Amino acid sequence: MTIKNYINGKYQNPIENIWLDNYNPSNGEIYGQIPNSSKADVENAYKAAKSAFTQWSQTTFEERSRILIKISELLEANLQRFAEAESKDNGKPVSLAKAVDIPRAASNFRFFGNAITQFASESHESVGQQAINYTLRQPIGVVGCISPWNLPLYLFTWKIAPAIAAGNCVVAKPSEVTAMTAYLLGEICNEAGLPKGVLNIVHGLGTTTGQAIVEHPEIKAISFTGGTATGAHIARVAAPMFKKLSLELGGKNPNLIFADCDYDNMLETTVRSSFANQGQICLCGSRIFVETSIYEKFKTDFVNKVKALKVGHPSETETNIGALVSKSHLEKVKQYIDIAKAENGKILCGGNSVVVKGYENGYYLEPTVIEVPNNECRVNQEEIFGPVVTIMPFKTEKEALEMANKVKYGLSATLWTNHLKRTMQLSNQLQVGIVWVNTWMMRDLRTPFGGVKASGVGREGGFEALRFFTEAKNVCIKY
Ligand code: TXE
Repeated sequence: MTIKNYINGKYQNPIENIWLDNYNPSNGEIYGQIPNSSKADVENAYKAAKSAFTQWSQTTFEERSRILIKISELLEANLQRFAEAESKDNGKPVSLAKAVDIPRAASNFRFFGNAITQFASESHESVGQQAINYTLRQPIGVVGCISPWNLPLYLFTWKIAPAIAAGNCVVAKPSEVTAMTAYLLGEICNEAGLPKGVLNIVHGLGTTTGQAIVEHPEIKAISFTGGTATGAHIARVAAPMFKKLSLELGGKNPNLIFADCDYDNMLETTVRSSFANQGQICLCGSRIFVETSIYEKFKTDFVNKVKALKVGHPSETETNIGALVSKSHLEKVKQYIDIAKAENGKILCGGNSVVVKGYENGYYLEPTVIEVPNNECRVNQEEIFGPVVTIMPFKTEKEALEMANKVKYGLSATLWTNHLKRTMQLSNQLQVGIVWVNTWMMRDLRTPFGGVKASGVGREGGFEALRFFTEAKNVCIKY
């Protein structure tokens, strides 16, 4: 399988003809090649985007909306094909890609196709001065979108859809580890009638292709989701050019479980929030803090449920946990299990690689629960991004809050309690961008999405995304 760049509505080989191997995590085999695109490819993508911009930015919002919704319908019509491709590339269960990833990618286009028709700007009458001010919301021009491997099409389209809905043209790069569904998206865009050059997809390494996008002086905004270290690097490169930046980075999200919660619902959801997508979601609740009075019960019940999860080949329907995305990522996650042991963490279950019959070279790991001696240990402070969670008890609400906030990240937190005052107080005081109370990862696409501290800057979602992808211009008319 040869993946190609999608530039100006056509599939193209990279100019320098340099290719990277693409691995199938479920069996460790190479199954395709992707371009490692150079500056010259990014320049071609930029030129195509630039020349499409004049017309696309003047296209009526009804027409833009119609095309976005058509892309959404075509993705839905191709659900099985896209889900299988996503699973093969990423290692996630096909059932998950079918139920979550691809439907969400389709929703992204439908949502922003509708949202753009409702995106209004403000006007202010300057009473007594015989003047009226109004705000134009103008597309930026050519924008860059760079996405990671954990939710490949889901996050790629979460950026592209609002960017093009708002009238921009895009140079986009999916992760080099999971390029397949982004590649297939080109076909769908052509079929939906998206004018050529509005979306251009270049494939390659972050350090070559991604870097060329961020360094391009005429690509005026960058929307990035990925690791915190990469986000900091992108911010440094982009700052001297005053680019607009939206950075959605890592998380080390606390789960605060109080004795007064709805226990069964909490238990079920906590298993999901710990291990969904092999724990490779920036929103996974990776630090679990439990009130002392129910700690021992929770520990026993949680570990029993985790032991029952089935690690297996992503195509098998009974599989709960598929393969991790890459060999190097598997090694990184395993190193954290060693670090935990060295820091007196107790492995309550899991901790080992799994050999799946028939797929012996796949990147499988047991879901792992570690009881940690304190909140300061590295496994409680650093993002592991795999099927590994830590648990420890807390005595008071104050202590729980302090431990939740004592971390460099600030993406999300989950609260399990039926106590109203506590819910209100903690929701106010948690240093995060998203708080879930008695649920996890319930997403309404109208809501602001993003983190504080080392989890990033800016917000995606709803009108926040349309604001990011437009420049506000105030016009003041004296009459
Ligand atoms: O991400 P990178 P990696 C976390 C997670 C993971 C760690 C590293 O902890 O273990 O980050 O993962 C592109 N200029 N998250 O190394 O490198 C890259 O090609 C421009 C959390 O895989 O950040 C890819 O397209 N682009 C996270 C994208 O950045 C560059 C999801 C993300 O890759 C670049 C993924 C550069 N210099 C990992 N270098 C989340 N927030 O959900 C890399 N890229």
